[in-house]
Amino acid sequence: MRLRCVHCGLELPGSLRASRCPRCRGVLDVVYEEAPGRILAPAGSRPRCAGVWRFEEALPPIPRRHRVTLCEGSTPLVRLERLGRELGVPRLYAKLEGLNPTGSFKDRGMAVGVSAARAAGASAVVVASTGNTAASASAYARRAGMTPIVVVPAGGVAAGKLAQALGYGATVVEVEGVFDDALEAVLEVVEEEASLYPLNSFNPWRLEGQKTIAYEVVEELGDAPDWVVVPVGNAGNIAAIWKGFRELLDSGEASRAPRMAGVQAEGAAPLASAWRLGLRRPLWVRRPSTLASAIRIGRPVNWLKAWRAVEESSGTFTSVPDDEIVDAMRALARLEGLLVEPASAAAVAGLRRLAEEGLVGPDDTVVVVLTGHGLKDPDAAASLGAPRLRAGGVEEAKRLLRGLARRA
Ligand code: AN7
Repeated sequence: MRLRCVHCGLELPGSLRASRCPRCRGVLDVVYEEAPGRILAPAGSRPRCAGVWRFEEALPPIPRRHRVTLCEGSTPLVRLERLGRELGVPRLYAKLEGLNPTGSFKDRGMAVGVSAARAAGASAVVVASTGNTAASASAYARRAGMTPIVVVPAGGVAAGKLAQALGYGATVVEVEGVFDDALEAVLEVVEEEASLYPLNSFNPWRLEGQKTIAYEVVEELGDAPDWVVVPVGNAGNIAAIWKGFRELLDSGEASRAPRMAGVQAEGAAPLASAWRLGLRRPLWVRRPSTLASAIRIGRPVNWLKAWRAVEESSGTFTSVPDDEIVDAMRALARLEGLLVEPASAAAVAGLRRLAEEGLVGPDDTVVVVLTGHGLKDPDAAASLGAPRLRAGGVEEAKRLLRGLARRA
């Protein structure tokens, strides 16, 4: 490879240092000695956007004309070497669900749920939400030509998620109270009002879309891992993922099933607190409280599905305090270049605990599901604490940079 100055034409050897033209300070362009024979894959072999519908055999048989997709799913599964070493779990992987079209795993479910809504003849959809469900339902409803209505706890939704719902033009109902109050309102009204199609995770069709996380993990790893660690709020996702793994075990495409670990925030831990005490049912939390607003939920509607998933898989529930959630968020960002929202970081904080307790061991292959993107909660990201310098002008900026260069 060579470099050529766009301004004066000077040619240089292809040094990987990023510089400008030494003669005239013009910008350089990369010149290849040989043109590639072929750039694009042959037409038939190119992956097309099917979203979760690429698993149509295992999904509800909704007629093709009603199916909606925004190319959700097929998210990366990445190895976390540095963080894994630090946690004593060297075979650690993360499923990057924040890379879905609206930035969370909810999109997998909404592809199926909104398709079901359309097939059912609905014109409007409604969800109660801590934010991500609202963003996702709004996007998929619009994609399907339907009207979104979202019910959220007033002041309880992260800035990015609220902006998404507003951007898609959803009608936003802000309830004084917590998520559980918003859900109660939705649950009651949809019993009477057939024109509102509910897309919360008590909708069984929606959860079918979310089980595809398990399929993709087995596709990538060749078999099920030892542990799958998932943050738990309304408790639908952990149950859906477990269902996916069980189906692969039944079909013979996996030789084993993972143990499921559900992680809640300490101030919103109806399942983890009951599990710890050896009870048979959850301890409802009237005023759930955690900085992880996505999982600030006191009465998870899917608790029984989740409980069975954890029991059947010989898994566990655990809970983590907010300061450990923040530490995990920082560790993901600084050790791995992964910025996630606090609820997702809670899963990593939970894994740290399970590893310290020895339940998860150094030989275990572990998949942690990073459920939502860091941009969802910009306030949480900005509060992690990074050096932030202010320069009054160019001269001061130069001085600061020279100082930083000496320390680099
Ligand atoms: C990033 O959006 O409940 O246990 O209303 O947004 O299936 O509820 C979000 C939940 C984990 C918990 N991580 O999943 C909502 C909502 C993120 C989330 C969860 C949520 P579930």
